[in-house]
Amino acid sequence: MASRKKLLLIGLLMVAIAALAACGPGGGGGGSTTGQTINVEGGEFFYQPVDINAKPGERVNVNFKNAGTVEHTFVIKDINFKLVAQPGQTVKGTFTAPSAAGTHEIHCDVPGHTEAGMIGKLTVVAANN
Ligand SMILES: [Cu+2]
Repeated sequence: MASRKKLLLIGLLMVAIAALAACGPGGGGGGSTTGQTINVEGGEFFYQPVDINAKPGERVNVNFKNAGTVEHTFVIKDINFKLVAQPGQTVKGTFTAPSAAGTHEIHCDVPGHTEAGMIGKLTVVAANN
């Protein structure tokens, strides 16, 4: 019985750690060298690149540059990640990719912009060697 309890506890701990890793957009300082860095531009009304790929659980540093003339955002709603950039501004942020393979919409949540075409896609793909 005791060992079963222990296993359950370890399981709960792992879930808690995974949850913590999933919801922290990080942002700010850090200085971590792990993961990848992606430079994305947003403007009227596009993202460049449109498609971003990441490995499950990978840390992704985003440098989001507003190349347009009005405010734009970079939102991955599924993981509560959002960057807001004023015209000419580059905003940095870090998110942890979901642990499961799949696709997640990226969009600009300034009213009308998604409809106008500011949509991208985050694809989480397991590395296949
Ligand atoms: Cu926009």
